[in-house]
Amino acid sequence: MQLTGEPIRVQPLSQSGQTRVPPQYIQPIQHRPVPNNLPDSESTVPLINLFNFDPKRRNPTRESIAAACREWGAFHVTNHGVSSTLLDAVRQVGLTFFNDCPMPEKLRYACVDGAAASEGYGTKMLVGSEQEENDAASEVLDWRDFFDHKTFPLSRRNPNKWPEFPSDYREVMVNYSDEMKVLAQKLLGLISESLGLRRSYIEDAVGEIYQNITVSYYPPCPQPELTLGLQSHSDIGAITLLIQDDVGGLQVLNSGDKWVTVQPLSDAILVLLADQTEIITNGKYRSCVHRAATNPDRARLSVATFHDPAKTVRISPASELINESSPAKFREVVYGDYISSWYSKGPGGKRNIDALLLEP
Ligand SMILES: O=C(O)CCC(=O)C(=O)O
Repeated sequence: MQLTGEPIRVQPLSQSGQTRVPPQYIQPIQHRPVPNNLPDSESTVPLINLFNFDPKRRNPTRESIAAACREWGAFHVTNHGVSSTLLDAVRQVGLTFFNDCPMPEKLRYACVDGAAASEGYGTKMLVGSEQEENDAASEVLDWRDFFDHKTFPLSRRNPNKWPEFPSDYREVMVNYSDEMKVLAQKLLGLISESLGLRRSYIEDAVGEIYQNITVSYYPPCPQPELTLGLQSHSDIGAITLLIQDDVGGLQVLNSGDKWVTVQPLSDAILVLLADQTEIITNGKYRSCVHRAATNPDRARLSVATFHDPAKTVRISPASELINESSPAKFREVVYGDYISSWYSKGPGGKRNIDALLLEP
């Protein structure tokens, strides 16, 4: 990917006290966020109690998961087996890095310019004008800095590339990565079963899990009505597990194409279905389009843990879910090609998965 210029991190920009955002951060009118309306419980993503995977409760749990995956492609889970101490610890080390680590030290971990999905401390960069099929939103910068970690398979995991400040950062991130992978595998099992597939179906289709963790930091923004912390997208892999702090700003697109704010719940984990799961389930379950709004008062932090196939894996709809009344909706895709398309076209809602749709 061709990049133009040295990236400016958003945090120092926010701290400079400017009252207007630079023009590169202004979204086209149709992408600007609606005011941060907190939802009532009826209109937000479902909350599912996993009862610590109690086998006696599997049937009702599967039914709740099926409904949430059909209608939202997203749901909160509680009693998921990950301690609130660990959830708080990962939020705390992330926040301490962004708030208290001096900039020269942060820049020791800067993402490599020009490398797609490189590990480290970064911010969105504008892509070169040779990029095709870009839309106006992809040309706008996000009001966000981030730190990306490659965590699974273990051959990709090198904690020496992660912050040394605070001193427990690396240890906390390793523990968090391990626990999120276990939870993702359990959830993929329940999601498979909720469609009548064998428990290992989606995990077998995905193959060895490639896990990445992104800590996102959204500094206060003087003009939140004009900006997005992160533009609208669905995640490209299989399943994302997301936690946020108490500030709020994550919005999901509901089945009526309305943006709905996801209530921050400190002990719950948000499950977001990603595009490969939509393909494997032949569209019976949807991947969730989401974005992050900003606010003028408080910095916001989220931690997203992505679980994806290897680039060589071929993804296609489960044959068990295809029949005369439900023909295949998507053509097969090599996951590496899907990633390339995402990086060349930009996220833009669901346009990457839509490009795989077969004619009815
Ligand atoms: O900050 C959030 O809540 C959303 C993060 C996200 O969607 C991402 O990292 O892909």
